[in-house]
Order: sequence, then structure tokens, then C-alpha cells
Amino acid sequence: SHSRAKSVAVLGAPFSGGQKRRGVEHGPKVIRDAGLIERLSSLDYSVHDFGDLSFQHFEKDEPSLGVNFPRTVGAASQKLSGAVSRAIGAGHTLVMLGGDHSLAIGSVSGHAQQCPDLCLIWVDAHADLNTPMTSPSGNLHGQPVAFMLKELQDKIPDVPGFSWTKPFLSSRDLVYIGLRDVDPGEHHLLKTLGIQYFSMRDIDRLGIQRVMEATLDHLLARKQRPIHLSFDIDGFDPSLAPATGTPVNGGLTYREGIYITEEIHNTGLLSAVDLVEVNPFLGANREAAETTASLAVDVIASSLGQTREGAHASIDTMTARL
Ligand code: 6HN
Ligand code: MN
Ligand code: MN
Ligand code: MN
Repeated sequence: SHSRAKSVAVLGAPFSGGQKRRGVEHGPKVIRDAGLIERLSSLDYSVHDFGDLSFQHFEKDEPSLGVNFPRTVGAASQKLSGAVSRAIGAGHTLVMLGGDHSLAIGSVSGHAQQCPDLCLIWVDAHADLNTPMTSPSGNLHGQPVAFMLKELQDKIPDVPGFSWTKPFLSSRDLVYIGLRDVDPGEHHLLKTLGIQYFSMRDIDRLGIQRVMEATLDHLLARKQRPIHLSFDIDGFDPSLAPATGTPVNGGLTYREGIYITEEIHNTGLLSAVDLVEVNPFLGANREAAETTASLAVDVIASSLGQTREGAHASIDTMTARL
């Protein structure tokens, strides 16, 4: 008898309160409609679809300290954090479908509850590192990393809705890939904290192969530990991922994006992946939304072992099927 491959938990987070454009709460549905569950099943995972979380609605959620919808976002991330912690604790590899990127406060913290030594790879056009004080928009999807970093503990005020969480990640355990729209306050923090990042210019200069070698070396050379991949679909070029809220020209090619996820899979250490910021209301037409959702499925499948070169079952498995 052959042992079944690992199990994947799929968890939808239909949430948009981290920014102001409606539609991103439909991300989980369009990504499922693009065939996610079937694709993962065909990779020989046992897939546990936990469905979509439902989030508390706050009648009055006035901005506080310049932050928009603080209680709504805080409560959503708290709920997600618990669900992610339970799924990881039950032994699943977690796939979180957003929703906007503020959700990462919940998913990464829930993962860290089970795996305190995790490291974080953040693929994004943006650094999402603003503090409430540096944020140009007040939107929490531009701030999740700041809420995670121990080094920024003193820089985060007591925002209503966030008393449940405290910083849990060291800045040396984080690598960014794909940056090309970084706010001045974020750039200051990247430099003063010495965070490892590879901007699109760095990818132009080094090539994606050396970028991934350096990324994995930075995070894993000292010790092997679980990886959390937080993948914002706007890391891709808008020609590939048009249906997203804050597109920025000059993004990842399809091949660069898939190379990133293939290399992460090949470590054998991927423990959770977020796929966020797919907004089917945006983009020129319905096809734009479908293209973007289908790209999201490719990213997740590749993170979990789908290869471009193809694959075959082991001799043992083939004989067992005869
Ligand atoms: N995202 N840096 C801008 C802000 O509002 O802080 C944009 C953030 C975008 C966030 O794409 O997840
Ligand atoms: Mn982004
Ligand atoms: Mn900007
Ligand atoms: Mn983001």
C-alpha cells in the first residue's frame, strides 16, 4: 500500500475592508471557479476545502489614528488567525484565498502560532510596510507587514481591533520579491531595518534564478524552517493580472512568477500560501477577471508541486494501480 500524499486545506477569506475598492471579497469565488480544487486534487493531494469564513460587520467603524475600518480589519484578521492556526495544527498545508492583503496579519500570525520559527516570502509590487503614521492612504492592506515585525513594536499605536495580536516576526526572516511601488516611509524602514528585498530592478539585474538562490539562502542557510508565501497577484505585470486594485506597470512575467513558486516548492518547506488581491470587478471585462483568477490557480498549483516539465508516478504507485 502506498501512503497518500500530503493534505491541503483551502480557506476562503472574502474580505475587502483593508482597502476601498469593492469586489476583492469575491476573490475566493473566482479562484475556485477557475478550477483550483480540481487542480490540487490532480496533484495527488487530499484537498480539504474549509469553505469561506464569514466576517463580522461593524455598523460604525470610524477611522482611528488615520487607519480606515480598523475594527472590521482587526476582527477579520483575528478570526482568520484562529482558523489558520487550527488548519496548520491539524497537519494541513494551508492555502488562504483573499480578499485584500490586510488578511496576511491573520494568516501569518495564525501560522506563526503553530510554527514560531517560520520565515516569510512576500511577492508584491508593494512592500505593505507602512505604519499607521507613514501610510499615505490609511488603508490596512498597505500595512500588514508593519504589524508583524518585532522591530516596529514601538512604532505601531494601539489601533482599535488589534489588541489581540502582537509582533512575532524578525525583519531578517522576511524577503520581498517584485517591489516597484514603495512609499518613502516604507523605503526608510526597508533600509534602516536592513530587510532583504529584490525589486523589479534587482530582477532585471540578477535574473530570477539568482534572486531565488539568494532569497532561499538568506532564509534557510542557517536552518531549515517552514515557509509562508504571501503572494499578491499585483506582483505580476498588469498585462497578466489586470483584475486587481493597485496595479503597477513593469511587473513579474509569467515565467518569473512561476519560477519563484517552483523554487519554493522544491525546498519541501512550504507550509502556507496566501493568494490575495484578485478583484473580479476590476480589469476591462469579464475575460480580464478570468485571466487573473486562472493565473492565481497557476501560482497556487505551482507552489504545491505542479511542474512545467511534467511528472510521472513512482514505479510502486504505477504497479499498485495495475
Ligand atoms: N497591496 N503603498 C500603498 C498604500 O496605500 O499603503 C499601496 C498599498 C497596496 C497594498 O497591494 O496589498
Ligand atoms: Mn500589492
Ligand atoms: Mn504609491
Ligand atoms: Mn500586497
